[in-house]
Amino acid sequence: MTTQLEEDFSFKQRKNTRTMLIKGIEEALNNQILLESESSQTYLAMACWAETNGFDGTSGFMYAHSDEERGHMLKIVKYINERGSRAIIPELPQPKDDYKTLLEVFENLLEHEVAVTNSINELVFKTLEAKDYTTHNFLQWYVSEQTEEEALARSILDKLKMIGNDKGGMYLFDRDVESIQVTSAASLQAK
Ligand code: OFO
Repeated sequence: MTTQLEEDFSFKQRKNTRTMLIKGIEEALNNQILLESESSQTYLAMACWAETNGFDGTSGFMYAHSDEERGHMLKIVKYINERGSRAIIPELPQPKDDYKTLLEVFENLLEHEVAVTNSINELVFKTLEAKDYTTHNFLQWYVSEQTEEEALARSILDKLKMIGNDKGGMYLFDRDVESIQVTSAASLQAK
């Protein structure tokens, strides 16, 4: 049976072996949790707009994209907790939920992704300044992911611009956009 003193000592030992994140990095990662959560909510609101405006394919795409962003958020939550700090789950503002056209929806999506990319790049820069190479390494996944997401959003926008007001083209676009591969949150966790 262990004495109180032994328990206190082993608690202190465990505490000392926890590698805490540097304060500024922890804050920046928590800020990224907020941004990824906002992305998830924004795409969920876009899914609702599309579903109630007759764009079923687009709504399927947006529901999947919303799940994907939740996966991005969870990955950072787990990373912070595993590094001996505790992730902060933020309060979220209500996302924009009204759009005039499908083009506006995807323009907003691209704008949002560019903002996320800038934030990730800023975060990567901070880890180098702080010589936190573990977090720097962790963030490389996000750097590649953002490149893919921006490219996808740009190619979808190009297609929509080409279609213009052609109703037949719009019908085919909506039918096909759902099949565009968006990694789901579940398969993301398996990575
Ligand atoms: Fe597409 O924003 Fe996440 O990383």
